[in-house]
Amino acid sequence: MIAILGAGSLGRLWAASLPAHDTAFIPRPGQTPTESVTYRFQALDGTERPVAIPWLASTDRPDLILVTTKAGDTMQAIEGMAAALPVMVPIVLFQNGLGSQQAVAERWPGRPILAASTTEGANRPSPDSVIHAGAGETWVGALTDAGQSHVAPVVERLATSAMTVHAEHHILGRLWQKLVINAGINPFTAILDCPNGDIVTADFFQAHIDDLCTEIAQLMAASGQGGSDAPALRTRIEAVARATADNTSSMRSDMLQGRPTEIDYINGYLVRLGQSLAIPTPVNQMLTERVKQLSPR
Ligand code: KPL
Repeated sequence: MIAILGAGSLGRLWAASLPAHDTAFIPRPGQTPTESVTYRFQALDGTERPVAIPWLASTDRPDLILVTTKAGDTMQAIEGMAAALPVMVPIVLFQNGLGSQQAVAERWPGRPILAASTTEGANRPSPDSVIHAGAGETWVGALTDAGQSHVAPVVERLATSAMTVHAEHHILGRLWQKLVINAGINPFTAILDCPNGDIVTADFFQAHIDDLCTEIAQLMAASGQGGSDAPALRTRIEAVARATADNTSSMRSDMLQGRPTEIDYINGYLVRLGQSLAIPTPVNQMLTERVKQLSPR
C-alpha cells in the first residue's frame, strides 16, 4: 500500500490516479479520523468521478510513502510518523523549492529518502474537488545512499498511475531547474497579484529580472550546478511565464487564500545559500521580504 502524507491537490491527484485500493492518506499525529477522504476528481479528458481514499489504519503496513505537504510543514509531518515506520520503507518528497528535502535527508541519512520533481498540474477549486489541469512529467531520484536501490521500483510503482514518471540520477539538478523557474515567476506574480504571463511586461519584473538571474547563476556555479548563464536563465523564466500565461502561480494562490507561502524554500533558500557562500543576493532578499510583508508567514 502507498501512504500519502499531505491531502492537498498534489496528494489527491496521486491518490486518485494510482490503482484503486492501493492508497491511503496518513492522518496528522493525534488525529484519528474515521471517514475516508472524499472528493470529485476531474481527469485530463474532462471526465469526473467520485474518489474515496481511506485513512491509513494502525494495522496497515505501507511499503511506500509519498510526502506531498507544503515545504514548510514537511519536517514536522515526517517527524510525526517516522518512529512508526520501518526503516527501509522509501519516502518520496514532492516539495517545491529546495531546503526541505536536504533537511529531511540530513535528519534521516540511513533511510531511503527520494525526491520527486513534477510538472503535473493539479488544482483544487473547492475543498471537495480536484482537477488534473495539465499533463506533465515526474522525475524521481535518491537523496540518500539508502534510496539508490529504490529508485527503479518506485518509478515503476508510480507509473501505475498512468502519469509519466522517469528515474533521475541528478535529482538535485532537476530540483534546481524548477527552483530557477519558481524563483523567477512566483514572487513577481504574488507581489504584482497577476497571472504568470502578465509579469513579463511589468516594469517591476523588467527592473529586477536581470539582477535576479545574475544572483541565481552565481549561486548555481558556486554550488556545482553550473552550465547556465544569467541571460539563459531569463529566457527560460520568460518562456515558462508565457507558456503558463493564464495560470495563477502556487505562491499567488497561497496568498489569495490566506495560506503561508513557500517563499522561504524558493527565494528565501537562495538568500540563505548566498549567506553561506558569501554571495550577495539583494534581489532575492528584497523579493523574499516583499512576499513576507504581504503574506501570513
Ligand atoms: O510551478 C509553478 C508554480 O506556480 O509554482 C509555475 C511553473 C510557475 C506554474 O504556475
